[in-house]
Amino acid sequence: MPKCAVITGVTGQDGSYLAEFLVKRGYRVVGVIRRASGPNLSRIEHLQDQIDLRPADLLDQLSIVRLLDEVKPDEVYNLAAMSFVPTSWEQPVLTGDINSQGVTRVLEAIRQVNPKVRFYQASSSEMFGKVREVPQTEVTPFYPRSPYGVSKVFGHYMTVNYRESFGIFGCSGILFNHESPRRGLEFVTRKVSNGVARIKRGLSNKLALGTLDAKRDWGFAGDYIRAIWLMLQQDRPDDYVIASGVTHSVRDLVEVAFSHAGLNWQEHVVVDPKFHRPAEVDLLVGDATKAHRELGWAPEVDFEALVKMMVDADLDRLGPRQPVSSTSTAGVLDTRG
Ligand code: NDP
Ligand code: GDR
Repeated sequence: MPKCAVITGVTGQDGSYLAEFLVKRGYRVVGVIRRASGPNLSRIEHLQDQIDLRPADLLDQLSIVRLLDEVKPDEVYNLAAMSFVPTSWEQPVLTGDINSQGVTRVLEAIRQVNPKVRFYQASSSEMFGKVREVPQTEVTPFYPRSPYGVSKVFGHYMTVNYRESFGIFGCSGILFNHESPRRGLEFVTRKVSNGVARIKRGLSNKLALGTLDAKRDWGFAGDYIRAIWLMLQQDRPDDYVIASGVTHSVRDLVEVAFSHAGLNWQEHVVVDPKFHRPAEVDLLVGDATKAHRELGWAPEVDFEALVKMMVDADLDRLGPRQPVSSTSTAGVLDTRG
């Protein structure tokens, strides 16, 4: 019998990579989709005949119980979340309902339907926020700086608590930022790669960003989902930091991305205070020693290769250069976020 995995958040960046990975390993993959008024499956279109898509919503307890009852999975990967940090200040209640109580709902469904199901929770380096030590490890205290970060701390500790209270095989992966050509357009890496491609193709001339000083530990999503899977294959459940161990500023990101396309970033990037956050996370850098040692995990794609991969993908997507007239006033690219 092939193993069966349920993935919440299958339409998102990580869900699509994880679904591909599990299909290749012979899993029966059930992806959870919530109702949308239009098509929302662009990241998993190529997998549609290889995975089973079922409706459920992290806001609806009964839908999760029904799903687990019908599907009888061996593993549940809870990747669904309201994942964009700035939106969490605009919609803090919804953020908490999905990212915090949503985790409780899935854990309760597992407890009720089959407590032997293995559970993965998508925790985040945003939990470290105003960092208490550098680099951050599994034992670094949390100090979240946004409703998103706070909501993820709740989900993290519920996972730990259901493991300790009910013996559920629950693992929490504390993943640092990971990106790919499938990243949402509002996140800074993709906003930059897409902005570079638009400028290179003559569709725009400026890119408006927030702070260039914030530093992140960026990796490739395709590498990080391997670590997620490895966590659920161990003899005992535990929590792991997954990170590259190298940090770069947004300015570094911009420099690599623009120069890869033969552009000078200083001619195109403008700082717009509207993208500044009410409270910023200034520096993240993770120490994944435990994952290296216990999971045998290591990333394969470094920062420069990642940024170049994303710029190339956006250049390919936009196709050949558009003709620009000498009087063109192609506007500032001002995507949400
Ligand atoms: P995305 O934003 O790309 O995907 C989020 C997914 O969650 C989408 O499939 C979305 O569905 C789904 N979703 C949102 N709300 C609900 C709901 N109420 N019920 C069911 N599904 C819902 O995120 P990523 O793939 O980047 O991240 C995956 C997870 O990992 C998230 O939990 C994120 O917080 C966490 N994380 C991500 C990191 C990163 O760098 N990418 C780092 C650390 C943690 P829909 O398509 O319908 O909107
Ligand atoms: P983050 O990712 O908040 O770290 O959360 P994001 O790419 O949004 O921001 C990274 C850093 O870049 C700065 N920045 C900008 N960010 C955006 N989005 N747009 C801009 O114009 C811009 N200019 C500068 C930000 O201020 C920040 O410092 C991501 C999400 O995937 C979370 O779900 C996940 O948990 C964490 O990574 C780890």
